[in-house]
Amino acid sequence: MTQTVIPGEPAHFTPARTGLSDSGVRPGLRGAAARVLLANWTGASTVPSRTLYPHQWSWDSAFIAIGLRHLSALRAQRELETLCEAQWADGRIPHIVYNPAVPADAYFPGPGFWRSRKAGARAGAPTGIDTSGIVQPPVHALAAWLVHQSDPEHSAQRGFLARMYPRLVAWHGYLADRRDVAGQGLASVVHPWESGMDNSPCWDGPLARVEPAPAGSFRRVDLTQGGGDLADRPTDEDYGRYVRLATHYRDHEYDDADMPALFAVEDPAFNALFAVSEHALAAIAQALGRSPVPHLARARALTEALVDRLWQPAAGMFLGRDVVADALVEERTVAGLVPLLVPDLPTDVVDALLATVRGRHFSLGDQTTLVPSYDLLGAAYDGSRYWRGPAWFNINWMLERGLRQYGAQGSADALAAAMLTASAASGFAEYVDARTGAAHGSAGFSWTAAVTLDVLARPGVPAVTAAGRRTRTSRTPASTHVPDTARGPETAC
Ligand code: 2M8
Repeated sequence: MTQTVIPGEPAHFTPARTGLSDSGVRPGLRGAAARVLLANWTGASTVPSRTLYPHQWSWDSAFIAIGLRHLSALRAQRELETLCEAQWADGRIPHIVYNPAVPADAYFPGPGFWRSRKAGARAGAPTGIDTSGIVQPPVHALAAWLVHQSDPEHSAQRGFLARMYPRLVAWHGYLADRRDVAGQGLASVVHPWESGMDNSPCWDGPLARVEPAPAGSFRRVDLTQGGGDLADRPTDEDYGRYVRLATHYRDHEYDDADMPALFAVEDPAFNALFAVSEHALAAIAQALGRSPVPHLARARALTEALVDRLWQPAAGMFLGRDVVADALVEERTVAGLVPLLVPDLPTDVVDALLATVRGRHFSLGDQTTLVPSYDLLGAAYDGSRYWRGPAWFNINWMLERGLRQYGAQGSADALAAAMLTASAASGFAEYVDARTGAAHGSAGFSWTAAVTLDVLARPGVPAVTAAGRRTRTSRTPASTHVPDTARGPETAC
């Protein structure tokens, strides 16, 4: 089943192009990371992990493409194209695209649970591919732009951006039109899995209202296939709630307009990525000779709504908003720091975020070398449990860029170095203890290898100035400005 060569690839897959030879700084690390991505490639896309996650996951693929571009521009493009082939007619990009060659019981919930072809018919699910019915954070436009930039000539020859652009516009349109549950300018996640941070303590409150599906009504596979410590995975009770919410959505035919919300949360990381990707879409539009103005206008509106609705000065960070209860969720999770990736934040917000990353709750550079997923002082903190404390590499990749964007070069450099050390020492683990670097979850995890390749490809990346920092009273007007987040560092690649 596994196939590692695709037509036309060899010209874009040479050590000279990719720098696969050992780095003097981190001997062997590039090659080892590349081997993980080669091993997890299935012929048209990459699995997050051969053991625990044997299909294609949406935001994993975006991060994977960002790493793959350093190995093969074509393969990176294919990764995103394959994902977009599973896009629904209503614009949603599903969080899982199932590989029909993988046995149905290899992952739960499988295609038989979501029944996308039938239950998703009214929402426009594809008829020839099985997918889930929920989504994941919108990193895709950012990934497409970065992939394009790694080899613009090859991208233009293949018409990559021209083919991706309408897909990405439809995806963002879905989020803006169908997922603004509160009607206040931010997208809501309607299932914890949509945030990508499944078991975050942020969901405990909103999930408490959800009656778990009976334990005997489903069979978990993550407890037998993973290779990690079972105690690190979500509890059966939480899994029952995940199943209940997904069943509820499916039974309403994935119709966002016609579904009483049992769970709806405005997540700061999800919306920050939406804003950043909208900036990337502006850059893509411009590269295609189109107007970036509508994208910049949406990016600005999202940034303003993010600050107006989710910024919590007393916490020094963004918090999620439980839309059903109309209240902020009083938990400090790393999702509230991810907006550092957004350009043009007010100066007071940036200053507070930088202080919080290094302060006692996340302690970067003091107690931790990677930013933990949750407040070190929080009641629910657990250094090894899924999204309840340990550090994830994709999240730290975003924070490293955010720190750099706002002039915190020292912290960004130290974080980049720590990511390389931890990914190498952990065998490209799914996640690690933020204090000790101890490996958790699956080994040979794709996005860990991918962001490692990306960090390796830009050592000593030039500082991105803090020019984007603004006061609340002077936000940027719509213009053709392309944010440094999407543009600056990539010239080094
Ligand atoms: C984890 O999520 C899946 C459900 O989507 C799971 O727990 O089974 C999360 O870490 C998520 O962010 C990630 O995309 C997925 C695959 O790596 O695994």
